[in-house]
Amino acid sequence: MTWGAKGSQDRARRVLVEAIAAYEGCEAEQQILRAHLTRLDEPLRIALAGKVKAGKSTLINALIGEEVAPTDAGECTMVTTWYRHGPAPRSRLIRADGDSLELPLTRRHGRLQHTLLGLTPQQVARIEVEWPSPMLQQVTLVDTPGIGSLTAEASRHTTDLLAAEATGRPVDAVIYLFKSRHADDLTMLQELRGGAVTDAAHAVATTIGVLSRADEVGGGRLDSLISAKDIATRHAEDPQMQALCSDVLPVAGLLAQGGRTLRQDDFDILAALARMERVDREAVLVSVGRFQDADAVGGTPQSRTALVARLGLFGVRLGTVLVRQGISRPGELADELARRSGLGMVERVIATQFTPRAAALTSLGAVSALERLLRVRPVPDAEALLAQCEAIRAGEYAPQEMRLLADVRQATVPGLDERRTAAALRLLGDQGVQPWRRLGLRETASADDVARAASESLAEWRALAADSWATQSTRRAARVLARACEELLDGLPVLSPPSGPPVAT
Ligand SMILES: Nc1nc2c(ncn2[C@@H]2O[C@H](COP(=O)(O)OP(=O)(O)OP(=O)(O)O)[C@@H](O)[C@H]2O)c(=O)[nH]1
Ligand SMILES: [Mg+2]
Repeated sequence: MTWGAKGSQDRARRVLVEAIAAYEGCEAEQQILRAHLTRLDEPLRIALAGKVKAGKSTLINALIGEEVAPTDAGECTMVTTWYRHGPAPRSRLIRADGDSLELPLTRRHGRLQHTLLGLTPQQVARIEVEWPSPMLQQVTLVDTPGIGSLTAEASRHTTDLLAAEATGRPVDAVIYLFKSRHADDLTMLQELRGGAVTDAAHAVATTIGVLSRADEVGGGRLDSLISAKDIATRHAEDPQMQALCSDVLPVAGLLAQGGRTLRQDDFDILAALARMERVDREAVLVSVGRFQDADAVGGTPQSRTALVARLGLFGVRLGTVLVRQGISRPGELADELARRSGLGMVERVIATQFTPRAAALTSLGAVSALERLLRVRPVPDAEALLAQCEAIRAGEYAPQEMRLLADVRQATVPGLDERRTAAALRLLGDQGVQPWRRLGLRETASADDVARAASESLAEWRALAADSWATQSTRRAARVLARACEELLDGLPVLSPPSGPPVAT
């Protein structure tokens, strides 16, 4: 179930069809518009972007739950790779000249191997991987070459994809990873998102910052993830960052990815470490080299090397602590590592903030692209088409809702007490998209109960929006929430009138 202004997708479809007719005879422009038209029915596209080695591919693997994205230094990390849902694994290479070639699917040590079939990254437009993963039913994930790659060409792939209209296939949202915030990350983010959509609020609402490789913050100490959370919160509160993305989340993708591929013999090494005397254990875990050489913990040097590559030294330390605390199975450990990695929060943002609003976001993306095209390549009907685009954008509150959801989560909206904060979060879909969930009712609530609760909620938010004692921010938030109630009411089935005595005819 999704929500968003009723019919904005239909209206986007209509304006695109009209525009295709207006560009009669201009094949390239029509092709771009047709691609946007098709895209209205496709899953949301989320790109993972950031500097070289920020941890993009590792996070994609953690989200998909399998090692499908290459994380080594190979040439495949220099091309854009799309991961979309398909009934069976399949991989295709799309050449820069438009031809597409089937790629062999081979795995090494459980990892999918990508190849460019002897082509250089410059000769490749993108790789498209189809994979039967539940996450990919919701969203298409786009892995981008690191910005600031060794070759300017690879960087340009990313900036083109995210900021320019050249491909006609832009993405709908961006997860931007940075290791620790540097001024140039801010500049890059600004450049990437600035050109992508016309409306700044839309750009911010569809961009999430990730403080990646969070386990490395604080030199891999056991409290690194806590320090990373504090740092991420400070970034999220920084006005410069707030102008670019709606939240900053700390994530240690390697922990989540590594945990999911842990085998029993890896677990046995952690269990052996857990049984050691503390001083001996600390001596072994002082460096990667020491751990690799530590025959006392069992396994072979190769298996220890593989384990530390899979989890990082921090992950090995944390895994050992968790085993000491009573975790006794690899699956249990994987779940706990994933939970601590911060992956769940990224999944939650995707599930509650992005995917329910997919229809609204793809419509707005198409409208932004059309507006840009009309300005760059005007046609006689441009003014009328631009007015239609403007009307679609003005009637769509999804970006404001998404931003508000992030702000309420971060507790930065003044004037909302605990009850109203909980009600606002629910209404914006934090707990799920069904109307009864959004109104804090039970699943068994009748249609009448749902309609009544929605009307009461609407009255309350409207009153707050009109309260002259409330601050501007509170009233603005209340307006967005009232609007969410209106849309919710609008989407409810028409109720039958209460049954009463038969009317005499
Ligand atoms: N400690 C730690 N290392 C990580 C984490 N995420 C990724 N790495 C490591 O960082 C290196 C780069 O990770 P990738 O996921 O390939 O990063 P990327 O951003 O896709 O890199 P490029 O595509 O080459 O720009 C790999 O050696 C990963 O194992 C993490 O959360 N913690
Ligand atoms: Mg990569």
